[in-house]
Amino acid sequence: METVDTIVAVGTPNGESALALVRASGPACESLAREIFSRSGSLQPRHAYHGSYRSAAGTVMDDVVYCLYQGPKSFTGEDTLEITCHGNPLIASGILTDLIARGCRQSEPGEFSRRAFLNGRMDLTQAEAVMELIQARSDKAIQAAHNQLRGAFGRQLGILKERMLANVATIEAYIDFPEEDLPEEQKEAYVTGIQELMTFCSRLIDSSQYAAFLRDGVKTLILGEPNAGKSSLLNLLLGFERAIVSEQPGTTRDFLRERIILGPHSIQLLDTAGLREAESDIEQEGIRKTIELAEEADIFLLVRDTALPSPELPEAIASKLSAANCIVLRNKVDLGVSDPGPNPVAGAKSIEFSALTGHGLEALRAALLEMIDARFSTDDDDLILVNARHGVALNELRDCLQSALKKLEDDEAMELVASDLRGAMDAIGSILGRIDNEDMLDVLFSSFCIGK
Ligand SMILES: Nc1nc2c(ncn2[C@@H]2O[C@H](COP(=O)(O)OP(=O)(O)OP(=O)(O)O)[C@@H](O)[C@H]2O)c(=O)[nH]1
Ligand SMILES: [Mg+2]
Repeated sequence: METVDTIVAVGTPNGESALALVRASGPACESLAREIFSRSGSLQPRHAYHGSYRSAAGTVMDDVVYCLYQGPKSFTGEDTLEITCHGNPLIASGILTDLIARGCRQSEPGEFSRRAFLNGRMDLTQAEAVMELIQARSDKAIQAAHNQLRGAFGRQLGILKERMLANVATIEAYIDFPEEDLPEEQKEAYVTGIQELMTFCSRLIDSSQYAAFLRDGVKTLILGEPNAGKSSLLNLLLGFERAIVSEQPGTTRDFLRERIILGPHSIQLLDTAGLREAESDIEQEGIRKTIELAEEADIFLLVRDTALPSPELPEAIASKLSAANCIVLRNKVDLGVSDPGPNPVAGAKSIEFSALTGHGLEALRAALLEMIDARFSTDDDDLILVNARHGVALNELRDCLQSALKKLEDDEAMELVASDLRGAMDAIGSILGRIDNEDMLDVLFSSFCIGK
């Protein structure tokens, strides 16, 4: 049998804190606990013990709480020892060094999760969710990562796989009796079945857009003429002076990117160069950049100076704006101009605003929340985080299904159809982790932090 070493890592950030956690996983955990804490009697799993940590050299390093988890009922599926010490980084690293001196090995990034995966404690989408959960930056993203950790994505793929298996099984029956022609109604049933699978698959692919929004925040572009008050708006939303504000038009040239939290959402705010006939090359470049950013933006805040006529927007931008994605802010109402003029974006919500006094801020927040909920609403239980790796496999899956469908319609041999469907099953398997490619696992888990 292959010998497994016992890995160890500090699981909390390096710095002063109330407590720090050192954890070990592997076959030596129980004997380590007995040695370190001189425990010869019973050592009950999942029980918190208080004890003095005595190093191999015999010095007491700290008073700690320790807990032994017995495999397979642990995160990694192996015996695991967790030691909670005082949150001085010297104590935590001292304990780590002592455990290494006793024969443990410092873990690689993601090695605990990798063992959990290899020991069948979770599929790959769940292992990835552990990392998503640690890195989540909004309540929605946390919720999605939790769903995935509880196996939501695996369950969806499971349904897909079961339906596929049913199709493959009956198709294989026809391969065994090739002289029998496929009855027309049976062929139709296959076509409908595969089309359904494709719809299911497309839905998963589409949700990657939602996943990007959960991960990166809703991309919200602040647009408008020079001097309209775009940077003032950014500062107001952030609550601090991030951008330079001046009465000189053309102040902002390079765009600025900041993040805010709004309700359960994370929002990426982008302040841009004012849109006009550029007076210099640098300004022209800034405007070009704004047009480029508009390509990827989810939501637009169009800031207008109410005292000025409605702006002429470049066609590349005007064509992107609609009532569903744009909020118009009639800024500088504190100056007393009341005529709003025509709405530059037909049907878009238009709010009386003052970036100077904060008038309209609550109305803007409410409108933004409503817009995000409308654009990205999905049943919370269905939230999953489709990442680039899943995207590749899902596209492969869709291609296989597409090809199977075409062969059915062209009355090609059923072996060929079955082979496409098997390809589709492999694609699903690769998402969940039936992977015989060690390199791929190396790449995946190396993006994790040490101790996870
Ligand atoms: N009275 C009043 N002045 C404002 C308001 N918002 C912005 N300003 C002023 O308008 C001027 C331009 O503001 P900025 O926020 O720099 O405008 P901008 O749209 O970022 O301008 P550029 O970066 O040059 O495109 C500054 O003098 C601000 O103080 C407002 O609501 N009321
Ligand atoms: Mg500006």
